Amino acid sequence: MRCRSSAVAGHRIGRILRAIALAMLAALAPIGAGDAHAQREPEPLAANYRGWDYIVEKLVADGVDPRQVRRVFTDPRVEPFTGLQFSLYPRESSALYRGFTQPASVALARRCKASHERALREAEERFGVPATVVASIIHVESGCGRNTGKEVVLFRLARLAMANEPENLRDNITRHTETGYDPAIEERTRERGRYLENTFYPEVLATFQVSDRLDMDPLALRGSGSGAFGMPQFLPRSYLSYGADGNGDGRVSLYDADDAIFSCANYLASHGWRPGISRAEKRRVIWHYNRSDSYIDTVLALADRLDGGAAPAEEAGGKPRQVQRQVKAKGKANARAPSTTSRRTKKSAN
Ligand SMILES: [Ca+2]
Repeated sequence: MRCRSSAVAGHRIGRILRAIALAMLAALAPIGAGDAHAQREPEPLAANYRGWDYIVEKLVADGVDPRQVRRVFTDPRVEPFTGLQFSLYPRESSALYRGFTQPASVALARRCKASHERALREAEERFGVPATVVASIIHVESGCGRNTGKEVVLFRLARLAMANEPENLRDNITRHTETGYDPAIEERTRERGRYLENTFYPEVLATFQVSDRLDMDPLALRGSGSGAFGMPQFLPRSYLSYGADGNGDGRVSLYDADDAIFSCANYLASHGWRPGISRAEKRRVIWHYNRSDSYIDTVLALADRLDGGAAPAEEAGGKPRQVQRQVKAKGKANARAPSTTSRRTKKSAN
């Protein structure tokens, strides 16, 4: 009982803190004005955020500069929040990666490895991760940097982080119990909502940190539908934890091949890749990168192909359009993130 009342009290304190944070936001509303009119008639804050109030309050309570939060969530690049429908038992189609081990794709992966040979070799020396594995991942993730995604990362992550917003959660419970109420389904829906929020809200916070570190507009960061960006398709927390400067310019850009390769190798080494590890251990390491068996199979099979000599069909093949389609197909899967478990914690900082 005492636990419950302290939880309730904690919840109340949380609400009060959020209310104070919102009041601070309201006070900041007429920025740059000193404007008596604006002070008499403060802007209706709730209406301004176009459905994002829940995350706005959380971010301000967690110490993100209220002016920046306000600017971001009133920017037209962030569409109004109109709800997020999520699945209860998401699955990733194993067909998603099938094309990546076809000859045309192997030929492109080989080309990727050849174009970045020096950086891959240096990363291998420094982190102990084979060039073939890093090249395979970068090829599968972004077509060696050709397709890094055009979505506004902050918007996509914030959308996923809204899963557990009370009204959104209620809508999902209604939707999942449409054909008959079942308390187990309601509980599962709540669990998924919490999971999505706990996974993606920290990524939203990290996006602000990434933009501070790079001295850029947080909305300028572009990537996939699930908020992964750059050649190795990292989520923001992974960038903060595992980003490595491959070209020595003092900055980490995942759009720069040297930095992307070093960061990818650093990620794998930090999750336990060592020279000479067993196949099973390799699988466990790559699982952290993307929790999908078909993804792991694909990366390892591709790396094996890059290790050996070229099959004649590969070099003759090289049908870039076909491979573009494969890479695009993966992009679409990213966009479906809310229903896909394996992408949930993709490259998460754990
Ligand atoms: Ca750099």
